[in-house]
Amino acid sequence: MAPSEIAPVDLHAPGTGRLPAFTFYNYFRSSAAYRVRIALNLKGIVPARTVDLDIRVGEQKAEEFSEAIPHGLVPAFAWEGGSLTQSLAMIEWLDVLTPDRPRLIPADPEQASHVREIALAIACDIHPLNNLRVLSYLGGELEVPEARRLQWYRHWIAEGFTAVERILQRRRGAATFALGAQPTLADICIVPQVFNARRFDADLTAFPLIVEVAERCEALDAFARARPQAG
Ligand SMILES: N[C@@H](CCC(=O)N[C@@H](CS)C(=O)NCC(=O)O)C(=O)O
Repeated sequence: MAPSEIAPVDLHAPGTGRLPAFTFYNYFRSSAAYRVRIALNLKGIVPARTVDLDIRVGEQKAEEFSEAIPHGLVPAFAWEGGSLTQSLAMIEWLDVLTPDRPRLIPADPEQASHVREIALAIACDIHPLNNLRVLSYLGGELEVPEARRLQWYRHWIAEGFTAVERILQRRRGAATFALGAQPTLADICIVPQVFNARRFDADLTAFPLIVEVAERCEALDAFARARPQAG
């Protein structure tokens, strides 16, 4: 069979796998963990155990977690005989293993690629630039004053959201959520990034579609329960 004739594999097909009892390594204010909490709520999945780690004091880097969290970042999953890091991979794992629950990545390949396009625009092009360790490095080793660090933060929010807003303008149509009638991985990535942008007083007036999507999602219980509480 020529490569172009290879039949597509539906990773979401029933019987693909079964979700093991797993531990969720979480930090309430981590936006990557916030994504995973939303996904768990949308799927109606409760981890067997949740371990809350305080990344402000580096708890996630403790030796006892090095197998489940080799890269020293939250979130992570671990189960008997396995573990997984990277919020997007973790959400896809949940989605693949529970095809009978609401799908977070559409089965249709074109829709799935559009969902991933938005998710990756946030998870790869915005979030890593404004992560705690990046801000700490700027403020510590590079001695960048707080006002300039805030400028850095808001700059990358504006750059990244400009791209996401354009994608939404092009693709959203009459969708209720980012790209359809149900929340997907795209919405799951938008909401925590908007939460962070507001926390750092970033100006969101140029991004009405992003704000509309975020507010629509935030009205849902699954998103509201995942939201970081003060602390
Ligand atoms: N690409 C990773 C990012 C994980 C990440 O950056 N986690 C942050 C919290 S949002 C963290 O653990 N930071 C600890 C630190 O910066 O020291 C994912 O999506 O899971």
